[in-house]
Amino acid sequence: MSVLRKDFLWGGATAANQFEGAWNVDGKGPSVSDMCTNGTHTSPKWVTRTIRPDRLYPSHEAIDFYHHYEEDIALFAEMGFKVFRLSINWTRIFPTGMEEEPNEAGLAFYDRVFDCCKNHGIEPLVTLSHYELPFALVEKYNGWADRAVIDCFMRYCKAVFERYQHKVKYWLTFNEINMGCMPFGNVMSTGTFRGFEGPVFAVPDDPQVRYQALHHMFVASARCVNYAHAHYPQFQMGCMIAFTTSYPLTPDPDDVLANQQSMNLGNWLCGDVQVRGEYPYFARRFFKENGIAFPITDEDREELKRGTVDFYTFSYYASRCVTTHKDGEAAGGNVFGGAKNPYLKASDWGWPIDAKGLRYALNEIYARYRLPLMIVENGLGAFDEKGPDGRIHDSYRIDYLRAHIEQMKEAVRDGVDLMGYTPWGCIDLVSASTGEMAKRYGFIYVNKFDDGTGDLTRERKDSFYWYQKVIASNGEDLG
Ligand code: BGP
Repeated sequence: MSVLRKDFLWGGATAANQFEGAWNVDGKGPSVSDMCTNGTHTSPKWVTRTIRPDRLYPSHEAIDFYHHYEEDIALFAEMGFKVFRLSINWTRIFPTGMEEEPNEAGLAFYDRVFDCCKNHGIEPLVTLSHYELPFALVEKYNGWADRAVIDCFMRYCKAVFERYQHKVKYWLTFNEINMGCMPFGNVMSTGTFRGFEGPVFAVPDDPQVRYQALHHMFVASARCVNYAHAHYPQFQMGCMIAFTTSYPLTPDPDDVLANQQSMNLGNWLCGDVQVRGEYPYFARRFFKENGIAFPITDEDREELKRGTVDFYTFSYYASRCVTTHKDGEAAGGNVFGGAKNPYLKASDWGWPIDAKGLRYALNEIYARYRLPLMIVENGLGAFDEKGPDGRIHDSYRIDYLRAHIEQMKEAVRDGVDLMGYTPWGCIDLVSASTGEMAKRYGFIYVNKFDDGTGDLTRERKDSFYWYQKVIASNGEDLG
């Protein structure tokens, strides 16, 4: 008897902008990600208003899943995937987000992809919006800051629901919607950077505008969930939160309170709106004290109340420590920041590795929401070097994943209802935070490099064979 349920959804996760390439093919328009250059751990990627010939834009070719999907899905099937998380590139369907009619060539592409999944017995799990806002909506509306974008989003949702109603059952509305709670979210998530060009971390931040945009995303998500429930009862609609476990650095009550506030604003605010259908009680004071005020109509409240999700999904990579003391050294976990935890090691990119923090997260989330949970991103971004035999021996990645799966099983023993696990970047792809290829997560190596070179050939890493055994044994054989 395995610890995990018999129908546990093992698989892997991707996002269109980070792996499809073919950015301007078959009628596709530019998304926000297509306007982002590459960067590194130390020099941030830029967002530009026009495509500059002197810059490299990693999403433009990425790993060219657009032309390799059959080979890639066959490799996922070889590992035994039950589910494959991918996103639809909004701008393949509506190139500027404002057209009245969808682009048939874009729709046809995802037909081919979903049919291919089906032929391999793989269930798609589709994110509707994963850092792929049409760039034209940024220029016209300052992204989600304008309510008009809700209608654009609904037109897109209706078109893809109608088209794929018999092919896709599991949907997520917005990837990591709580990015809107952080300044970094201005570019990738809320699209509130009209007129700006420069390093993505240097976008002028106006929390008032950002939270207003986030509110529009909440309403859009709820409206989309309501619409799906009314028209397609077979659909399962989920939210997706970037969950960061955080700990008080010391037992100083000030640190404990600061940590509670960080969990509330970072993780629970968005989850509460999407699962419980209303802003949590602590939002009022936070908004008031930070001069954030935006209209919430009666209709909004009603939509949020009705449009709650069927399951809760999240990404989990790292934990952080919170302190009010000045001497807490920074942890280096890019967007998450925080103080250094002396008990943890960190990845090559400085992200603290904390498998037990995943068990903690699963218990905290389940205690609060009592919905089925799914871990839709987790993994180790690392440099992969080929060994003398020309293969990738990524024992460090296996160690990371094994430790997290062990803790995931502990959480299930604790009583958490867990539906599935889709590690991030199951095939090497472009990093969201830095735009690098060198930050690899995959079970499958892709011959593509930061300078844009590489013949795009795919190769199985050691972790490929390891994960195959894990899936075949439903998580019992982690050897
Ligand atoms: C999440 C995103 C993904 C992904 C992942 C890893 O925030 O949903 O799109 O990229 O993080 O992050 P990175 O690519 O920066 O290593």
